[in-house]
Amino acid sequence: MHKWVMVSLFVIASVLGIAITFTTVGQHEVVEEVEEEGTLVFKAENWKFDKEEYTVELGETLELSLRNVKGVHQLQIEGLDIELLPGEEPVKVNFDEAGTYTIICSLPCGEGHETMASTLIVQ
Ligand SMILES: [Cu+2]
Repeated sequence: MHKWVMVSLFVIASVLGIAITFTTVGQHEVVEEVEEEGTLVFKAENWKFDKEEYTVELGETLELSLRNVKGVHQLQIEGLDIELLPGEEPVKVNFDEAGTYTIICSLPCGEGHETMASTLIVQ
């Protein structure tokens, strides 16, 4: 009788242990990325930017930087003379002219390079 209780407890404990192990492995910690005030981080991957449209306020000053999530890219904002290279110090920009600007990748990065683009709206 006691033996059965012990065996049952052992089995239950094992199943629980395995279950907990798998649950823990499955729960990848999601690190929420909080965008710091006064900064704008463009994230690039193959072959797009993280947003189709970035909006900034007219008159706003922001520190711009580029982060390559996947692949190697450079970012250029046409008409604003801004070029961002990965791993570089953020570039401080005052957006004093309203408009819609095209963001492109300025580094030949592979098959999707030609269509890798986004839009920056200053309003
Ligand atoms: Cu490219």
